[in-house]
Amino acid sequence: MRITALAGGVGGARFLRGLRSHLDATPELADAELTVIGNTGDDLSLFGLRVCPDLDTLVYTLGGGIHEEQGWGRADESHRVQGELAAYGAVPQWFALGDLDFGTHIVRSQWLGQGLSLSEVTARLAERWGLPERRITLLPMSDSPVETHVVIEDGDAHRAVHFQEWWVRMQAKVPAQRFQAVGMDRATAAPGVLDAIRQADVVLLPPSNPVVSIGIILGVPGVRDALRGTTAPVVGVSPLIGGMPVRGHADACLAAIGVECTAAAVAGLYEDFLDGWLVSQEDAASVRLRRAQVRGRPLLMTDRAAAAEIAGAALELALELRTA
Ligand code: FO1
Repeated sequence: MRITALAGGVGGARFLRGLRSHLDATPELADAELTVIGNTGDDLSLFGLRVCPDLDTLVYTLGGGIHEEQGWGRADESHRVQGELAAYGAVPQWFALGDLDFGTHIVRSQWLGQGLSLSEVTARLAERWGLPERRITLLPMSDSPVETHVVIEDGDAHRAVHFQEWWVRMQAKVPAQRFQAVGMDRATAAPGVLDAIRQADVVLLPPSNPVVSIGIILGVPGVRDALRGTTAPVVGVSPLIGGMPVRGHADACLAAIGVECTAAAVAGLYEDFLDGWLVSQEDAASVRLRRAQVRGRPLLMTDRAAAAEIAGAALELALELRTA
C-alpha cells in the first residue's frame, strides 16, 4: 500500500510518526510505503547556510532526533556556536540554532553548493536518520527555492518580512495583511511529488497549518490538480480543536486570509479534493460538508500512542472511503 502525505512542521511530523508506528503495529499494513511531501516555504538563509525548518522537523521527528518538548530542533542540544555568533554581533539572534542542528545546515549548504538538488540533499539527510529502512520517503515540495513572506502594516506603509521573523520574533502578534510565496511563480514540483499523489492508494493531510504549510504545498504547480485527479481517497485531519489551534498560530494565519477559525472553514480550503475530514469530537456536530465524509473523535496528540490512534483513525476513514 502506498500512502502519501503533505506535511508542515511539528503537528504534521508528530502525526506521521504516529502513522508509521500504527502501520508497523498492524501486520497487514506493516509493509506500506509512506511518502511525505514537505513544505519548504519556511526555509531561510542564515549565516550563509540554508535552513529548512519543516524538512528538518520531519527528519528529526521520524528519525528519532527531535527535541520532544519543542517539537523542533535536536534533542540534547547546546548553543555554543550561537553564543559565539552573538559575541561577534552576527544577526539575527532571534532564531535559535543549536550546535547539532548546525551540522545539518552546514552539510545541506555544502551539498547544495556542490550542485545537488534539495531532493538529493534531503534524501541524504533522511538516509542518515534511517527513514528509508522505515519505508519513509521524504520529498521537498519543490527543488526551487520558495519562501513564505508576510506582508505586515508598518505605520502607514506595508512591508514584507520572512515568515520565520513573523512566526518566531513577532510570535504572529503583528497582524498579517497577506502571505506571499516568493519564488512560487518559478517553482515546479520536485521529482516524484506529483506521481506520489497520483499513484497513491491513500492521501492524508496531517493537522498541519492549512495556510502556511499545507496551503503553500497546494500552491506548487500541479499539486492541486493531482489531488483532484487521484483515485486515492484524500482524508484530512483538522488542525483545530474547539475552534482553536492546538499549537502555533493557525488562527492568526486564517484571519490573515479572511477564513474563520473553524474546522468547517478549514475543510473549505480543501473542498475541491477532500473526501474525508477527521474533526475533534466537540466540532463534529457543527461541521457539515457538501461532499467529504466527516468523522469526529478526540484529536489531541497528547503522546505518541494518541498520535498513533488518531493517524489510525484517519487511515481507517480513507480505507472505508476507498471501498465505498
Ligand atoms: N521556533 C521558535 O519558536 N523559535 C525558534 O527559535 C525556532 C528555531 C528553529 C530552528 C530550526 C528549526 O528547524 C525550527 C525552529 N523553530 C523555532 C520552529 C519553526 O519556526 C517552526 O517550527 C516552523 O517553521 C513552523 O512550522
